[in-house]
Amino acid sequence: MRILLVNPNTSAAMTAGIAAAARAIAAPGTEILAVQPSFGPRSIEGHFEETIAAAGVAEQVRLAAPHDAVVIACFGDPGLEAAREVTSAPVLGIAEAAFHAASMLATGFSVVTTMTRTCVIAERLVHRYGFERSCRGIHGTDIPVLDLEHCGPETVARIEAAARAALERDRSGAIVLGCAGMAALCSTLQQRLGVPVIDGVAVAVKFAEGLAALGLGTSRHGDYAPPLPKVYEGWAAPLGSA
Ligand code: 2AL
Repeated sequence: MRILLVNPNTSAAMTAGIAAAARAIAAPGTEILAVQPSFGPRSIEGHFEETIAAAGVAEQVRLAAPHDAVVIACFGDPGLEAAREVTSAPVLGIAEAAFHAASMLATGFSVVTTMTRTCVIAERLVHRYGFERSCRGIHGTDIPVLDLEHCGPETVARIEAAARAALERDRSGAIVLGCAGMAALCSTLQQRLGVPVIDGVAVAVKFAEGLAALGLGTSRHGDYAPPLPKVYEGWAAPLGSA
């Protein structure tokens, strides 16, 4: 089985880190093909960057090599629905996957993320996916995404402290890590906190393997049907079909 793992930002170091986390959890027969857009921001920490990154995800899935499942590895799930129109494979966003997993492990969960300004993006996803009842709080740490590439003990301690405070304040039973760049910290934090800590990259890979193994893919019916044949102009020309 081949999983196309799309890092929506253009940090090659982060793509490599996410790929390593995915390979560590993937089944022996699963190949992880890690890609990133050919354009766009190095990290995604706001609406503008997310919009550009969504086009980058659409590009990568539209032009992808054959695959059995797709994982979009950024907590804003940029381009998730666009990707579902251009592949018949299952497509999982790490936020959507993490919310589902967390809601099966605790009655309430808290999200601990990077920059406070990204909290509203996660909040909107909670509403879009219908997790208002189980998501009890979303907390920024003001750690820039790219700082997670060289994550020292101080950064881990800040995330741990934010998670402890969130568990207390929100009366939550689980923590969702709100950035793909936190994947490598998941087991350390789970050990220290003593509650389920959910990394969306890992759960999305396992859900993707499960759905693909069941022969389940994205619906081709209705709004997830392939885009209509159309000429695209400018830099997007290779993404169209006449
Ligand atoms: C992210 C993420 O997962 N990748 C990225 O560039 N930004 N999410 C976040 N909340 O900061």
